Amino acid sequence: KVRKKLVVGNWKMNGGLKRNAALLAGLAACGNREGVDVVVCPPYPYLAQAVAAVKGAGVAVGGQDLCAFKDGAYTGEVSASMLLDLGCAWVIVGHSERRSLFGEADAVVAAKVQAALDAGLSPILCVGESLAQREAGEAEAVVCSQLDHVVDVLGAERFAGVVVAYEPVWAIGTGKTASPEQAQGMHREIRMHLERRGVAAEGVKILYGGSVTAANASQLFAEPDIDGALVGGASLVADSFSSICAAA
Ligand code: G2H
Repeated sequence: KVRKKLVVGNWKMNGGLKRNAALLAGLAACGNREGVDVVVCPPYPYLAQAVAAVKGAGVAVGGQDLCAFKDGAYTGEVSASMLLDLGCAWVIVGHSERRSLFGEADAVVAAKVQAALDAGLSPILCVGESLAQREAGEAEAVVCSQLDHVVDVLGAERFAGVVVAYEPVWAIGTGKTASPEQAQGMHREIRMHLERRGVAAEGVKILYGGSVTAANASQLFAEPDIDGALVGGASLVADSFSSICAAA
C-alpha cells in the first residue's frame, strides 16, 4: 500500500543552454533520496542536455508533451519513441495549458496516454477544474469526466500504469495553492472514482500541482492521498526544487 513519493519539475517554455546547465547541476542534491523519485521535464530541445547532465544523479527526465501518432508527416510533433530514444522515462500529458491554449481535447489526451504506454514511457496525466467550474460545484464531475475518457480508452488494468496529477486550473502559476484539505479532498475523490471504475487505485500515484513551493510542500505531502507534486515555477530555482524534494 506504500506509494513512493514522486516530485516532477515542469519547466514549461523556460530555459536556455547556459541557464539549464546551472539549474541541472543544482539538481544533484535532489536525486538518490530514499522515499522519493525525482523527474525533470525541460523543453524538447534541452532533453538531451538534461539526460547527460543528470546521469548518475538519480534524477529521471521526461517530456512535457508527446504526439499521439507513431511517426510520419506530422510537422512539429515529437513521438513517444523519440522521447524514449533520448533517454526519457516519463512524459506529462494533458497539462491544462495544452488543453486550454492549444485546444487539446479529452480524446487527444487519451490517445497520447495510450501512445506513451505503448512505447514504454510513464505518462503523468493532468486533470483539474477551472475556477468557474469549482464555483459552480462541478469540480469533482469535471475531474472524473477527464479521468473517464482515459479509463475508457485504456481499460482499468492499463490505467494502473498512469500517474495522475491534480492541478486545479485556478491554482496554476497564480500563487493560489489549494489548501492541503482541498487538495486531499479531491485526491481522495479521484482515488475512489478510479476504484469505482475497477482500477487498482491504491497503487496509483496522485500528484498535486499548482503553485507548489518549498513553503507549502510539506503540508501537502502530509496528506494521505497526496503522493507528490508537479512543480512549475519553483522547479526553475534549484534551491526551491531541492527543498520540495527533501520535503517529500
Ligand atoms: C502547474 C504547475 C506545474 P506552477 O501548471 O505544472 O505550475 O507550479 O507554476 O503553478
